[in-house]
Amino acid sequence: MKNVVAVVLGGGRGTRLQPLTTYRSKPAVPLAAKYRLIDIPISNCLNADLNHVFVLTQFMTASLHQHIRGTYRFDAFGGGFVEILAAQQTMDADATLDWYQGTADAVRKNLRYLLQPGFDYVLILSGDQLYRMDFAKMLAEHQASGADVSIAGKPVDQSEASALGIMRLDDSGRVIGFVEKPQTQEQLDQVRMDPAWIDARGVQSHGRDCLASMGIYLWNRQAMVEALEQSDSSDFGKEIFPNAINQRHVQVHLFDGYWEDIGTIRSFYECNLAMAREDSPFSLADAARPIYTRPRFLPPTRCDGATIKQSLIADGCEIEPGVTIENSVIGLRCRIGKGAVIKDSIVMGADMYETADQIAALPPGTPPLMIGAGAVIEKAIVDKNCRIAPGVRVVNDTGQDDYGEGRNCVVRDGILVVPKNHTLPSDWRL
Ligand code: ADQ
Ligand code: ADP
Repeated sequence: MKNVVAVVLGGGRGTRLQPLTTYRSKPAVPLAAKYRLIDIPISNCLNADLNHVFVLTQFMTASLHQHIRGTYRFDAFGGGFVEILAAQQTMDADATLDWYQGTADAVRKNLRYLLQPGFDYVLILSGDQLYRMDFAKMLAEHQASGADVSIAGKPVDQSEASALGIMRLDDSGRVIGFVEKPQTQEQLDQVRMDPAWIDARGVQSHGRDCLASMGIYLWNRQAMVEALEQSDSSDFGKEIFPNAINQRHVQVHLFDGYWEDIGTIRSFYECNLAMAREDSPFSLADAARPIYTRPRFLPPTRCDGATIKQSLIADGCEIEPGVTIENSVIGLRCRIGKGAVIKDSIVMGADMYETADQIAALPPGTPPLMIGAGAVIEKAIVDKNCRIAPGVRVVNDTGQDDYGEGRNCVVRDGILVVPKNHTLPSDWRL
């Protein structure tokens, strides 16, 4: 993998993960209690001995910078690196004009880094997906096929097809049709496959007749440079691939494992909670292919008489007597007061511990940095460093799916989200 460079697309202007991305860039969003989104694609790279990685993101946040710098260090002999290429250093509204306009635009604007000597292949990855894939296998298949570019593809139902790029293949696995997010039956009919064809290639279709692009592309570098220079298209899925199939050899790399896009509040929420289940489709405990993250020197979590079911609990938490935690993900340094109830929720924890002196010096009415005693949190995401006063009900009782800002929280897809650094005082109501 020495001559492969990976590019992780770390998010567009998109608001799909707001408000988790208001104060941090998407790759830095915490995942599964102790990781960040960026750890997934980088771990897949490192597990395949691919250690040249660029992360393209719209703006640099302190948390992303610290995380990458503190986690992915390489010795001088291997030549490895994980480097962030940010379109902008700040979230300043005036600066957004210079943001990457789309996935192809983001790569085009950073071509000079990819043109360094020694790289023959460019592997383009999405920054918001949960999966384990062996990129060494993908490279071997790519080389054997003689393709200009290989796209990872997995079978999906027609019902999922409208959110994905759908490919039609010939018998050799060459892509001969590509429709980005087909919205009509007619468009879908142009690219549908025979499930028997998929089964015959060792991937169980279970009747699924669409082959979706997973947004994972392995390019011969020269072919990619030509494709980007010959057009001013901003997106791979919308423009570059539909055009490329007529001019270049585009091949599929079939994939059969667990893969989820976690780019929306709903999918992010569901994937996190799924990882807490015993029958989780994605194992965090695979010794052969670990998910790496920042090593921290935190004390073990201390629990005293809590009832905890089907949950992930990170290091450094303090869980007081009578607490109930069910089907939830509890992040680093989380303090949970007596009798609090947390169900079907993600509580991301805190970046620091508050000392007794700091708590004593808080302005009157400001609760400490914790989930207060007797608070109830249900079907919610509580971002980092939030102060939830004792007894507050963080529950979407309104039944509304989307609810505006202004109450120190928002509701997205029916899920109540308390943004980072927010306080819910004792008289808070949704
Ligand atoms: P989408 O995920 O909808 O579809 P896109 O919005 O282009 O496509 O995002 C791809 C990845 O790039 C995401 O990780 C996103 O965060 C990131 N990204 C988007 N715009 C960016 C920008 N301007 N700068 C940096 N990063 C950016 C794509 C393909 C489909 C395929 C699905 C699979 O287009 O064909 O089926 O991925 O999820
Ligand atoms: P995480 O990876 O979840 O953010 P870290 O161990 O990386 O956890 O720490 C988070 C960040 O918070 C660190 O960069 C640390 O410097 C910062 N931090 C630590 N203590 C404080 C504090 N008292 N106030 C603000 N930030 C702090």
